[in-house]
Amino acid sequence: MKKALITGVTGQDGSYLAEFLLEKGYQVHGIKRRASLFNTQRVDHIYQDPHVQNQNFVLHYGDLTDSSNLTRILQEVQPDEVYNLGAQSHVAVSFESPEYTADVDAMGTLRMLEAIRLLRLEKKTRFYQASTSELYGLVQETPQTETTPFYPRSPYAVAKLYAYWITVNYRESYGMYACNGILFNHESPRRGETFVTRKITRGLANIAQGLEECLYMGNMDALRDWGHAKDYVRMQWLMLQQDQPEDFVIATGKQYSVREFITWSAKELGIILRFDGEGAQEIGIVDTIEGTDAPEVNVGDVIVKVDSRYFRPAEVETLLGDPSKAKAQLDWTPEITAQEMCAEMVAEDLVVAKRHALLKEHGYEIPVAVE
Ligand code: NDP
Ligand code: GDR
Repeated sequence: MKKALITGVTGQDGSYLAEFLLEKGYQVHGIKRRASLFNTQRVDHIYQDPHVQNQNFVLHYGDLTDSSNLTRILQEVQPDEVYNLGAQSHVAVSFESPEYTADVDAMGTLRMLEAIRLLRLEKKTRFYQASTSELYGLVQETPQTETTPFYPRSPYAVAKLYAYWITVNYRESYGMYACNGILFNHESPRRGETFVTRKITRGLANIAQGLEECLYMGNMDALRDWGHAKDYVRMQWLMLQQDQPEDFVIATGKQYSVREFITWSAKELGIILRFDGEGAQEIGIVDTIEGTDAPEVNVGDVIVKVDSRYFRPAEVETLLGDPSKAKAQLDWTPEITAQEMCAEMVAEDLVVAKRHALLKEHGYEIPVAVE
């Protein structure tokens, strides 16, 4: 039985990857940070009682800022494959906590690689690094490929630049099977609530059900190449199954604006939106209502506004990936379109919003967290 170790197992990708590897017959080990709450919502459905013998999904307490625990876990598990997905992954937050972001995202990657080397696992253990399209930042060429020059635009991206190169360096210096997946944005119903797609689908579902009044947005002109996390974790595994370690761009090759994503999400709820005004004055107004999913919304309501707090000190305006290498060498193509993914996210957020609305109607209001 193959063993995989996943850092960031409680995150969006970690949870899908754990499911995927379990289905392939792996024993999956995950590193989980200590928190004051369980914080295992995304993996609760595959969680196994630690008192049961022969578990194939095992959680270990650990942190990417702590070499000694990483070394201990690696020694104990002796994994065939390591997926380094753990990170402070929010670009805007990295401007607020730049040093912590560097410690986890840059130094954390070095700590993992160095622990593998010191334990003499470099010939046994294959290493996947969660690299990112944010490396391209101020883009030097469109679409972006494996050879497009990097120009990071945030403390997050600069930390991930270090992680990218230290992964290449350990591959070249020590003959490790180590590779970078340069993944463009990927989303799902498990996406963190403060990333833009989930903020939109959840916010609009709440507005439709009368739990929130308005969605406050930053730069709605930003263009992204959005795929589905399920398609992307399949690719992470494929990258570790090749004869030679190489780096790959993973993207859909299609690009949409944040405003378009808002329009699609609203339409899924039967709300046809009209945008008016410019810059900080731009608003989204309800133009037409179809169906019964938005009982608390009226024609003429302003349900989208711009709030400058969501603008970043330096923005990545446009990203568009060219996944040709992944298609040619790994026979990988994304199966879920951005529109299909948006519909799935809205549908799941609407179920939750309806449940909350029902509780509220019966006097059991649960506060809805909003960023
Ligand atoms: P999430 O933010 O959903 O998950 C991040 C995971 O990292 C969580 O499990 C989190 O734990 C964990 N983590 C954070 N800090 C530490 C730490 N100090 N020690 C150990 N674990 C830590 O991210 P995604 O699943 O979306 O992304 C996975 C990886 O891929 C990240 O490295 C991200 O930067 C990268 N990436 C993501 C893309 C995307 O579009 N989703 C695109 C390109 C790259 P906790 O649950 O406790 O917070
Ligand atoms: P990103 O994702 O920064 O690309 O990083 P995010 O969803 O946060 O932002 C995408 C774009 O939307 C704009 N935007 C807003 N973003 C947020 N979060 N909230 C808002 O209100 C808002 N309004 C507009 C942003 O300015 C940006 O241009 C994600 C993360 O998963 C990284 O870890 C990963 O490396 C990259 O994708 C690829």
